Amino acid sequence: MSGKRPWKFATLCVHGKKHLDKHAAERPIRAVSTPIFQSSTFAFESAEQGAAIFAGTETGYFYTRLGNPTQTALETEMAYLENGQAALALASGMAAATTAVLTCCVAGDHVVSGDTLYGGTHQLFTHTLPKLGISVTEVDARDPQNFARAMTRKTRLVYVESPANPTLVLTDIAAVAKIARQAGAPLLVDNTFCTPYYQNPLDLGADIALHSATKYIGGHGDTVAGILVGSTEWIQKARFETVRDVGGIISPFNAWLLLRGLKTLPVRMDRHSENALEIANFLSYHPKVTDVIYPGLRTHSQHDLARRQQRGFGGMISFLVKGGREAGRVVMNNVELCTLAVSLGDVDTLIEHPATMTHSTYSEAELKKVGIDPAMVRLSVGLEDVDDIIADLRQALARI
Ligand code: LCS
Repeated sequence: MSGKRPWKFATLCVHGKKHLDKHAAERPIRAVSTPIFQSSTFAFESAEQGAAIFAGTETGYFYTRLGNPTQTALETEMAYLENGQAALALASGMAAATTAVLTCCVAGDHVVSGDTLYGGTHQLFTHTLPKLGISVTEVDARDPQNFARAMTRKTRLVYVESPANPTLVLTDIAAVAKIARQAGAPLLVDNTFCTPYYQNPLDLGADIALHSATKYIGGHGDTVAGILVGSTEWIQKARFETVRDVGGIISPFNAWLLLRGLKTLPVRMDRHSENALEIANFLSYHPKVTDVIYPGLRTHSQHDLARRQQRGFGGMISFLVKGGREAGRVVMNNVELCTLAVSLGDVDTLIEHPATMTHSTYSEAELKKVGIDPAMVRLSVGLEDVDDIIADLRQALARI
């Protein structure tokens, strides 16, 4: 289309002025913020080029489910920050978990995982994967030897969260990586709580890092997204074998929101952590609080491991109140500044009840086994002034 012919109105609506000024998009624009390539498809220069891209003999964007420049910008950044070769951005943390498992396992295969996981991941492992013929053994992640004992000849993936949601149990990543490598299974670490600012699982020997980017990477409570980081070979397999068929990719707009979030990640994480340590100390001395779980406290049973493998302790605290579940309910119903909501890693402080909310997919017996007490309250410490958060918790605890 050269503009020589007088296009009709409907045609002009579809094609706009771009065909009269074909090369406008090729001029350097020098945008400081990565543009959002809100395009589902990309034009081929010729039928031959299209066929070559589909055959894999030529690279290039052609369809956003399999690649988009805004996604690529995010993936490049995340791979770089996690010291990985490549990354894959997905629609949610659960899409990342599903993609990872389906890339590693087929029917008949086996996964060994830590027994404390986000409730959705636990549900994937105990409900959906068995339907596909993939079995999962969940073990106490505090002792690396538990992983060695659970491995079988069919184990194709070892999967942990460190720190785990919501008990903040840590896995000795280097020790478990060694055990997984000896058995020939890749180790995946869900690094959502630490982010690459505080922990790099691949540097500790893991093969894959996973993020629910919904949390600290996005940071503002406005996006649901997930990310996998690993070797170029594994990410290629995940993208062109699993995601090609299963879908689940991130939208260009959400990729852009995460790119924006990354710019302030260290500043936010430092403040989340400073606030959390102060609040954990406040709670530790409060007469209505019976236990505070925060890896930054010397009383945390894995404090030394946290110091060894993390560069910071993060913004998540779990605590138990005197009077059990009923007292916890009183605290959650009486906060004024903190928001009663699931999710985490937002600028707002969020408070929730794992046993009936994020971890309601665990049976009573499972909750007990992994130490999710019915009296446990989980706090995702936000970026408000710490004095205001403490004042809010103090007045809510006084209602017990
Ligand atoms: N991994 C961890 C450690 C998580 O905490 C979550 C979600 C996921 C994976 C799944 O990611 P999503 O699909 O939600 O992006 N955790 C949540 C939580 O604690 N409250 O609400 C969601």
